[in-house]
Amino acid sequence: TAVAANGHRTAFVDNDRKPAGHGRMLRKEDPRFVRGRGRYVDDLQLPGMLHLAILRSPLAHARVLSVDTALAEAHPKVRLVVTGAMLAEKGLAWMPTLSNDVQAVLATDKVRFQGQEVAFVVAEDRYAARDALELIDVEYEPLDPVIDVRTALSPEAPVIRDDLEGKSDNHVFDWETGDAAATEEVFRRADVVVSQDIVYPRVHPAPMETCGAVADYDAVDGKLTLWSTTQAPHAHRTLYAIVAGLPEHKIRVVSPDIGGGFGNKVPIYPGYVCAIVASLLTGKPVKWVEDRAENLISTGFARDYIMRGEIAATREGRILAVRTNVLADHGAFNGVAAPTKYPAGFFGVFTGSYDLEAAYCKMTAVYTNKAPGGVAYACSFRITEAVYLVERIVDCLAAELRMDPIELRMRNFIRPEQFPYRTKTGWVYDSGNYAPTMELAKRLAGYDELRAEQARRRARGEIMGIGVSFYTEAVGAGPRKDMDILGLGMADGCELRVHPTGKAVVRLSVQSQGQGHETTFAQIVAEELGIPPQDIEVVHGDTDQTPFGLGTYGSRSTPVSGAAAALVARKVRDKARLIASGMLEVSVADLEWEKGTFRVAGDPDAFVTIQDIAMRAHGAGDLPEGVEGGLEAQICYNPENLTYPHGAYICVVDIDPGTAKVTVRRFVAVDDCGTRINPMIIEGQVHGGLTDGVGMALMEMIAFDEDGNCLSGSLMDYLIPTALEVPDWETGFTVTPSPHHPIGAKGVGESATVGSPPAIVNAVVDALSPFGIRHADMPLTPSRVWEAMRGQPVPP
Ligand code: MCN
Ligand code: CUN
Repeated sequence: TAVAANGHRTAFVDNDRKPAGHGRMLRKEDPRFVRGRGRYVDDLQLPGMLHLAILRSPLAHARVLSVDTALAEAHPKVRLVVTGAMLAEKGLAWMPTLSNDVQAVLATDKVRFQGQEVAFVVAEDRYAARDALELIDVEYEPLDPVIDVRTALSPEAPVIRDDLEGKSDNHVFDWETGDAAATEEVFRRADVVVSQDIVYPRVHPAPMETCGAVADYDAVDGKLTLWSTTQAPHAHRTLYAIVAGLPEHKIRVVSPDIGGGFGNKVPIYPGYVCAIVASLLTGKPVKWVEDRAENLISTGFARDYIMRGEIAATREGRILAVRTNVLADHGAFNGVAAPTKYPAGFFGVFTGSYDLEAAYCKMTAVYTNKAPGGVAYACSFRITEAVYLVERIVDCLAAELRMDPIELRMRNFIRPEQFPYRTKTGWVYDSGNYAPTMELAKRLAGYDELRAEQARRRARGEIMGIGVSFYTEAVGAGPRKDMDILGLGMADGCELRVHPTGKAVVRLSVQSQGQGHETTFAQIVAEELGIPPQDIEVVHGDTDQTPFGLGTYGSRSTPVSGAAAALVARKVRDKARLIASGMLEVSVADLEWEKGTFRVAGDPDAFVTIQDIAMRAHGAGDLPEGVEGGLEAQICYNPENLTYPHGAYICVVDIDPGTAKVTVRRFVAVDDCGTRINPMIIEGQVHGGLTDGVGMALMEMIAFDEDGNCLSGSLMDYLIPTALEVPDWETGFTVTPSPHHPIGAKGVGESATVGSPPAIVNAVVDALSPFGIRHADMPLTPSRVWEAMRGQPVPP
């Protein structure tokens, strides 16, 4: 392994030479992916399979007067056409969302966003199904759409959710956290108060694979199998059982290879339910796979928060309090996938990485005629919005105080001796050591030299900016007493079985969408048991094959299931120790464990390997009194707290004075996710998240016109970054283990998406500061930057 100048190990250890445990290791799943042998939902071909296509509303808000399906039904290849009215007869027109709202499976009374599901066709092939959609005649009576969240609560605004009894406005919920009075008091006595309106626009995860399902109902044994693009197979199964009234053990949800989830595959979509209904009605397997436009206009969006941020400080730069008022656009149905007690997700961590005297947030969520969603796109349950708010407003304060943004942050960090640290909004940060992380980023970036370079360039009329951000995330939901989704507690099971020859299989309740669980979970078990990761098969994504658990989102797999995997392996090791004591004829106390081997203390020749023990556990020889045969264990892990990763980012941008185009020239990211299982995978996660950040900061937005037409229904209009738009990432790391996680690991899968947008925006604003700019909203496209500069020549 080579160690680079930045302290980074750059080479990976060859799989064969790394017998067990944590460390760089090529991904076990990649041989099948690089050979094109991944198996995704759309790869499934079942005998007699039919194809489903969905008719979607062209209007954002309209009454559905009639749906005429006669011509579609007459199409020679069509087997079934279903409307909302038909579903209503079976009590299936509406389904619960993950936030205790309801959502239309197919519209009955009204359509409430452009792209909403109105009817579906099942045909012999997918082309016929699509063609037949054109034959359905829907008569709509257009209604005024509610598009601007700022006027959605005005008394004149049409009521979107008139399906809800007694609903007379577009209000979803009010939520507050922190102490309003204490915060007001601190603001009153502060030397400096800065406020800023900040918009985090609606964006979309846009995974490479769109959503889809194959439903197969076997009428003989009454069993429904649903292959679907889900990040949470067990939670989905329970919901289907409740909605469809099918017994849970007669439902099997399989989530095969997934081509990216990013939170887009957490909700239950009408398409999944339609596929199930279609299979029940036709008795055939039915496939539904959406296209890119359907994915972009109708599935779980992200963000859409309009925030007013306020920060109070002393003249010397001691931050005293943060306050915010948020207007949250939830679209037509509240489909946010957040724990029940947390309607705004974990936005409550908006106090960031700073030791404050007071904080307060008030939020109002409203319905609009837009697609539902809200918790998606590597958001860590809305921490993206929280970190963006606090890191932008801290920069506004730095500008006001004419203080260096790193210096201001360093003065206000929660100090290492304050952990575990309870924030003013009640979150208990488990561990952290922020200053060294910031220092490392500063050193890797060559920060002081960058500032000198900026001064030289400014003198030449060039526009260069340096942006800083620092984030703390809260990932790994539960514990179950505080967190649930639809009443299901957020804990995760794990089962481990060691076969006679010492090969093992570990079964997880979480599900990878590209994060490399088949590798890292094998590594976790390998580290504990000394069995090489190649000999450990990871089984996931199949409710018939895995223990119950809440699934992968909010970067909870490593904090929750990773802990479960380590603990289940320790349980197996405890049993192995008993068997070893019998084999070596010594007491348990005389045994020493050294990765994969029990040795008799003081006798180097007396040892047995875990493989020997596995054979004995299943073999004909005697086992110690009271020890059952076999070598396996299971566990359900209920985390004690969330884990709180942190990181420091520095971004350098250049802006073309002629075109206002922003180029990210350099980006330094130092992340701390506690104990690192596979540094190569972590870097991959960080690179991906940083790329997301460039997308959101500079390019991505789901936009609507005043009629509610979605203007971002294709990748021509919804721009996502490619290798051309991003720099060579410069990464580093610090390690502050989580004190309550059995191996000290924290999550990392969303860190960079959370932390990078403010660094980039801060860099652009820093670049534009000579123009008198203090803030500009994402995405910072050339036109927006040009507008901010007002086409003015570069000031001297
Ligand atoms: N890891 C590690 N050491 C740590 C922490 C994590 O080696 N200390 C490894 C893990 O074992 C895992 C990966 O890094 O292989 C990510 O782990 P974790 O942070 O636990 O996140 P999850 O596995 O729960 O993944 C979910 C997270 C989320 S919520 C989104 S959104 C997102 C993300 O992962 N979606 C992704 N990264 C993604 N990456 C890909 N390729 N595809 C997605 O859909
Ligand atoms: Cu918020 S996106 Mo991830 O938690 O699946």
